[in-house]
Amino acid sequence: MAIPAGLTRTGSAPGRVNLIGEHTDYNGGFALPLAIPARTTARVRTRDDGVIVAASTAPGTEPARFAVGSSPGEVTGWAAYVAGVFWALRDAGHDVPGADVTIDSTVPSGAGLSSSHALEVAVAVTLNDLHGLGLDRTSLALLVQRAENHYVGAPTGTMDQMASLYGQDGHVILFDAQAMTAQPVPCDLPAAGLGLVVVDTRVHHDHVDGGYGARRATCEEAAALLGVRTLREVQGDAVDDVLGKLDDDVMVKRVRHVLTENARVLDTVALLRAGRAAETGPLLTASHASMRDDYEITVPEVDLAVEAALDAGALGARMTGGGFGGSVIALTTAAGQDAVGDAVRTAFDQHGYASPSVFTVRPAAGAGIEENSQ
Ligand code: GAF
Repeated sequence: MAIPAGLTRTGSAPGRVNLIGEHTDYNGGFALPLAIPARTTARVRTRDDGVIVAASTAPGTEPARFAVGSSPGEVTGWAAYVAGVFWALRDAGHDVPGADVTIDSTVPSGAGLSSSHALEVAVAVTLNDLHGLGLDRTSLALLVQRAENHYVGAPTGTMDQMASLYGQDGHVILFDAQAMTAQPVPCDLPAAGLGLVVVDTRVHHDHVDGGYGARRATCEEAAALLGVRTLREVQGDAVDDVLGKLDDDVMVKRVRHVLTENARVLDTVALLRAGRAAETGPLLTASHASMRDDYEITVPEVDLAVEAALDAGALGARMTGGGFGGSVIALTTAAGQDAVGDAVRTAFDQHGYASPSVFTVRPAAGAGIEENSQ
């Protein structure tokens, strides 16, 4: 049945910070992200001419006009995130019509806070609701991953989408990428007298090219050499025994990061569940060292932000997200948040780096439809 023009719906989805568990998702492992208060809103209004007009309120973006049946490669730039979601839905057999799509976002882009997934998830939840597609949250996460992998061309996993879709106020989300489950774990930072500071280093990253895909390929190669489907399948084995079966030094380092990072996620969850959030700091800092030394995905600005935060009294600090730039998080006492921000700004100034953007976050709600948006 033809869908009339002019049906409208507005949905929104948050960015995320990953508390711990980096580059584990595509290895079938564990991650512990939280949805953050910054969100992306998608307003969708159906059209009956088979066209999508995507517009964004972000400065410097131009509206894009393309066919609803566009194929990967036809739409590039920011609008590819919109086009990719329509493509993935239609590819899965959902005959969604064209639309005017207006995007408005407070998630900083290129900061490692998952702005692209927030945009895609916002469009996906809105279309799901508007057209009554009945897709559950996990199906939407997988659909958005397809858009990202096949339309946008970034070989990312599913952690960001799951965080954006399953986020809950006052909770971090224990994501098990093998089981594709998302379990809320209480994490009321203010009640624990803690704060979570984000430092956007302003070193922008891009997972379409370069290091991200190379890390993923090395892990897949290691899994094949070990005779398992993903590294998760050797998670219970002694790390040294697993590493002893690999010859290549770089591969050994990559696998060591993944296996030890999964263990750090589970240790963090155990501390949170025991009401000992302040004691998770050393695990966060160890995660950073592992990303710096074994996974080799940090950059000098990110390492400096971690060092400065720790010197200023942070309980723990680490890069968050895919790496090669982006943001650092620092777990602090509530009273210590300002000192950490000041110290990082001063250190950046002394090194001649561009001034970072510093703000605090707390676990916030996941994606949803705005009330009265019809
Ligand atoms: C990026 C990816 F999109 C995620 O899937 C994940 O791999 C992350 O990097 C690293 O943990 O955000």
